[in-house]
Amino acid sequence: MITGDTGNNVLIGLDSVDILNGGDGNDTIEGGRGGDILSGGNGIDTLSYENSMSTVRINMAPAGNGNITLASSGDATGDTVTDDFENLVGSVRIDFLSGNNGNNVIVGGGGADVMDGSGGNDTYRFRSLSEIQEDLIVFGSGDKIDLQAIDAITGGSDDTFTFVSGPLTAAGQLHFVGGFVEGDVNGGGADFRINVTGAASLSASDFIL
Ligand SMILES: [Ca+2]
Ligand SMILES: [Ca+2]
Repeated sequence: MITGDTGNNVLIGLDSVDILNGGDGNDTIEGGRGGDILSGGNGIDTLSYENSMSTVRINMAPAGNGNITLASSGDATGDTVTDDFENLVGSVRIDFLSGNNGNNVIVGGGGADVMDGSGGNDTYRFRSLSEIQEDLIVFGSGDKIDLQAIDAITGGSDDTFTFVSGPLTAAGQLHFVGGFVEGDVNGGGADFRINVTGAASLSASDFIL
């Protein structure tokens, strides 16, 4: 059993059954393979399946009522996860990641992930262009799509996207049309799409650009 200290810890398990407890601080905990027992403890904690080689299905329990988060498939198979995590990181495959009524940061990673933050002000974060693979986001009021890590215009310095209401006419533009967020990083039209359900319209304020 590994227990983090009061600081911010990164705890990564082995292939066997691990018991990982973040303790205080903002911890990132990844059990790896095996049926792990994972607890975030106090702070803003991240449950990660970053290195899972296959799909994970995570459905966060409501916080603070003793429920157990549902975790199955891939490295999540057999895991027992307590309700004291806030954020999720999926694998390189297609993952099904659901938050709870708190404010969750959800990183799908690679694959066409299905992400639903549920209630609260949730953030759907893409860390690179290659992580946008027509993921499906169930968008709620107060949620944000975080594209800050992505260079809006490929090459040169790190550019910021500009949200436009009409068609994409230049590199660095982003719009929402027909249920899809589309962005152009090199001119000549859309280079990526994110399927967004639950929002009739989106504006620049719905993004972290
Ligand atoms: Ca994924
Ligand atoms: Ca939430």
